[in-house]
Amino acid sequence: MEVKAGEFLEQINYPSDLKKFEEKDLVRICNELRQFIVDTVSVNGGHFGSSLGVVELTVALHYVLNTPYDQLVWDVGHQAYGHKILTGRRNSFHTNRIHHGISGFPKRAESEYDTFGVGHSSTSISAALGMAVASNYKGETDRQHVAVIGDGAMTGGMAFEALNHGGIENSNILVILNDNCMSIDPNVGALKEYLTDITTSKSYNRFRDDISYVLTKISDLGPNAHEIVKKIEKTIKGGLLKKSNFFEALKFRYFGPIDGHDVKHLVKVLNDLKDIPGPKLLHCITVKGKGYALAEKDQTKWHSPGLFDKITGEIKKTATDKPLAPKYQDVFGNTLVELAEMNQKIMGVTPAMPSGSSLNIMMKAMPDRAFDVGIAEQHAVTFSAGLASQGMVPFCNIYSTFMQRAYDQVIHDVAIQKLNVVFCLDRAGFAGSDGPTHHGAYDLAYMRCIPNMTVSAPMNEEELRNLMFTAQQENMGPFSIRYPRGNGVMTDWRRPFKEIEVGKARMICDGEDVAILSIGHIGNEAVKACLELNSEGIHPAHYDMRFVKPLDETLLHQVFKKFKYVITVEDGCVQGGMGSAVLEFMADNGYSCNIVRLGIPDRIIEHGEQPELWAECGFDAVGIMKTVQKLAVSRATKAIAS
Ligand SMILES: Cc1ncc(C[n+]2csc(CCOP(=O)(O)OP(=O)(O)O)c2C)c(N)n1
Repeated sequence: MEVKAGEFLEQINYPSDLKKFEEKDLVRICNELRQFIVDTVSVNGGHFGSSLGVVELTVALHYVLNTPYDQLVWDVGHQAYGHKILTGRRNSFHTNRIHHGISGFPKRAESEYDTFGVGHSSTSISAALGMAVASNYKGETDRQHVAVIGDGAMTGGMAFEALNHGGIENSNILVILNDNCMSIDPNVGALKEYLTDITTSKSYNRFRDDISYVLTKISDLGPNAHEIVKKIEKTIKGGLLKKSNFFEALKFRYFGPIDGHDVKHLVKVLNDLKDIPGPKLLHCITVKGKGYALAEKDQTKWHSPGLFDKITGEIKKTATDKPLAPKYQDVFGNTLVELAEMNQKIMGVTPAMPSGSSLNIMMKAMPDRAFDVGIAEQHAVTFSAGLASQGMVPFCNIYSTFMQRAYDQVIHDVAIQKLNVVFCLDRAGFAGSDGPTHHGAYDLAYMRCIPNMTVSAPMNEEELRNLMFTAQQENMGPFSIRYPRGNGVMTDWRRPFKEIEVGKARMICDGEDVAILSIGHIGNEAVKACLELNSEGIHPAHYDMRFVKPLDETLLHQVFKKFKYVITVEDGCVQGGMGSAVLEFMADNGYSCNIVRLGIPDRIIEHGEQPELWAECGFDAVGIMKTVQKLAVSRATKAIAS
């Protein structure tokens, strides 16, 4: 649904329009931009609190910088709605995150102002540094390169790696640390405490304004101005912060902390910093959800609240007449606590997704056994490996897409040592409106080629519980369990635990025409397809494979002996996934059969609702039905011909 912009905002299509306004108008423009975000997100959905928190920063940056010549990189990109609106996408903003609409994240193909595609965190400093070094090389020394990174994203290893490198490159890079003390959940770790120390240090902040004053007078200090200012700053900051400033130690000149909601002051500071060459870091203090009281108060809930009534703040729930099946993540969260009560060795690990994964249930119930380690997937995996090396059974819950970050750790630290780490890969398959950066497309393929790894996926909540129960037993080795975003299919899911034999599939229905082999939740689409087909007199058999590794070879021998047509269905990449595993089995065992592999094709699939994307790729119930119908018809045709 399209919404109307305020009088000033309506005149701004690009930053060049913004620059026509006087500085005194910027506060009003910020208010209108904030209102436009509230109006649109309340009716269309999307990320919320983070964009509200950087409204002033966004306006100031586009007011001061010469974008897109000056290059602005947003970390994660979930906070870039204001940026999108000011850079040519105000009129299409109502299509944000909708199938075939604009992306919810900066995306190079969408706009020249989106200098770098993002979605995963902690990449902005590396990317901006690469741009800055390229500019240097090309002689474009007047070009500014700015990375805006949150205090949450700053906990990611890549950010530290980039700071370490950036400090010794003599490049024009400004890192803006958007410090709101929040990740999606409250931020964690020692860095967070360090930043709070700086922000609350009274003595340091008294001198902060004096440093700013010196900076503005920089040109009055003659040819050695920069050196003199550097020395003054170093002495003051080093002395007052007792330990030396962390960023300064990495050779970034540190400025701030400043109020990230004072747009006029931001404009002044950014203008000053433009004249200072080399690596710099500006520490801005902001409030996540700024300007929308409920979002300021409950920042986790309003990170991405769904549709809501902007006046009352009531978050809209989908109306259903039937009781809703639970989310898979909640089945995981509750089941883990049940298992941990039975097995004292179980521990829980999440890299910054306590609410998203529902590990927060265990963190609350057993705080000494469940850990949020920050946005640090690699560390989460090796930390889990360390726990497992001491006899613990860690459940390391990482979204399928973010696990891509920790692939080496899965192999090097877990699989080679055959450690009992249970990987629970949430948001596996299409993630929906977050789009390609977030789709969990690859885990079946990337896990199945790792020796010692068990690769499984439940078709419903009860299977998830039983796989978790199975995985936590002695000497199971590395065990991965993937499940999708959203709700399962069973309301009565809290059933007694049953061990599942590793590598054992189950038959959903017997049949004669075609065999459908599915893995995971998408098998429920196959169930719907079979019901429809039965009413047409077509009776495919359907098997829930449960495991991609080890495969149920006994079952596959039966299938290849009985059926000439096999369809594999997975909400994962067809290249290297379950279908590929079945093809390999067929070739290795000398069978010949017509196989159709349904899954995510070898191209980037954009954003949309999960069912829209399943349909686009032909593996929703309708797609499966059509595939069976085609095979059944060709079978009938062949029969007539012979
Ligand atoms: C590698 C990776 N892990 C996890 C996430 C999920 N995630 C998205 S935003 C976010 C919190 C970011 O916090 P911060 O950088 O402080 O930004 P804020 O929302 O507070 O503005 C997390 C954990 C991600 N995008 N990328």
